[in-house]
Amino acid sequence: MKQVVTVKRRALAASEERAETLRSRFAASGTLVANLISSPGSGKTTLLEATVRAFDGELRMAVIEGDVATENDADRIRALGVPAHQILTGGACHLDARQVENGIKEGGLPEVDILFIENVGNLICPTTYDLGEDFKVVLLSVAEGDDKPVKYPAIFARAEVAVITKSDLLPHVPFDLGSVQSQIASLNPNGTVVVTSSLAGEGLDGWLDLLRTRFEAKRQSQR
Ligand SMILES: Nc1nc2c(ncn2[C@@H]2O[C@H](COP(=O)(O)OP(=O)(O)O)[C@@H](O)[C@H]2O)c(=O)[nH]1
Ligand SMILES: [Mg+2]
Repeated sequence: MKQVVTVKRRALAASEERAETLRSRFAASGTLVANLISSPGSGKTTLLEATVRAFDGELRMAVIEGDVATENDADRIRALGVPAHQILTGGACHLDARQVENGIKEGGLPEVDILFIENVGNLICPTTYDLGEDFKVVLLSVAEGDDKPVKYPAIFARAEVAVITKSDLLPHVPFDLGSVQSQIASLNPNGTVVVTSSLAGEGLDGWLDLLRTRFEAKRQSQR
């Protein structure tokens, strides 16, 4: 038992070291890195599609996609002319720093202004894994129910940004937006919440402005 714990600790320490190496590399290139986490189907890829369309010609972007199977999400991003690399975990429920490091190399991803990492879909495993990102983004669609922040407190406490997605469905589903906002505020008093619909194009400006501001801050800190 003691040996298992020691091996796990060592593996975690190695992973944290890799994440720090990645973070130094992203700091040197002035690349803003966002790690997107949510349940499957909350709208991560659709939000990324809307984001890369909006920033086309303004910012250089690349995407790392994490899934158990299929290249579908990377294909969706590449179809918009943005470099993307698909990591297939074959069953693992999160990405780790080594996979991101290798993925950048194997995918031949260029140096960019913003690197988006779409993590494997679930609200649990990706929470504790540092991928060298600047911040984690948790997404929650209004169709998932308004009790999720309190049911999955760790990710809502850690993610600096929460995106409530599919706001176009609000008239059709029971979802108390005020309650969700206050759950998130109590778990993460310094966090930011944006409400969006990628399909209807609502609330995207708040999300895009947040990314612009974070990117500018990163570039300033590089100087
Ligand atoms: N009504 C609505 N559906 C959306 C929205 N964004 C995504 N979807 C749909 O939700 C499903 C899952 O989206 P996807 O981006 O693949 O989710 P992911 O698994 O988190 O990457 C797809 O059928 C999307 O068309 C939205 O803003 N409103
Ligand atoms: Mg996806």
